Amino acid sequence: MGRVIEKDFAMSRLILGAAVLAFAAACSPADAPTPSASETGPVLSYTDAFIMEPIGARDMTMGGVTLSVEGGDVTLTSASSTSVGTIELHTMAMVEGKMQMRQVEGFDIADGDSLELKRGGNHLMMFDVGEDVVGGETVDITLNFDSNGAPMTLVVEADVRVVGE
Ligand SMILES: [Cu+2]
Repeated sequence: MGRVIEKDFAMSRLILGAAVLAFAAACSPADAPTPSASETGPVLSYTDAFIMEPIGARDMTMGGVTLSVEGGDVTLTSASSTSVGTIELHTMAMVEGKMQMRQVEGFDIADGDSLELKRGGNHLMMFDVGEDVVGGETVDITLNFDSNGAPMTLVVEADVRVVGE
C-alpha cells in the first residue's frame, strides 16, 4: 500500500518537474539550471567597496566594503592589494569617550547575512599606501575567506574617495 502511494508521489513530482522545466525553458532558454548550494559552496557578493585617499602626506588610510554570503558561513580572514603594503582588519568602538581601533583575526559572516566595513565602524586599515591611491581611481582589493576550512577569495574593485566629497 505504502509503495503505491510512494510511486504516485514520485510520478506527480516528475510531472511537476517537467512543467517547471518547460516554463523555465520558455522564459530563459539560455540559462542553465542553478546548481544547489551544496554543490557550489557559499557564494559571495559585494557592494560599496572603497578606499579613502590618504590625507596630506600620510601613507595610511582605511577602506570598506559591504559583503554578503549565500549558501554557507564564511570568515573574512585577511585582505591585500598591490597598491597597499599592509591591510589589517579593524574594529572601532567608543572606549571612555574616545574612538578606539583594534586589530582582529577575522570577521564572521553567517549564511544569508552581510558584513558592512565602513567609516566609523569595522573597517579595513591600510598602511604603506601607494601613490596610485588617488581620488577617482579604482584599486583592486583581494579578500581572503575561510569557509569551513576551505579557502575562498573575492577580488573587489574599490573606488578611491576623497574626504569631504
Ligand atoms: Cu583602523
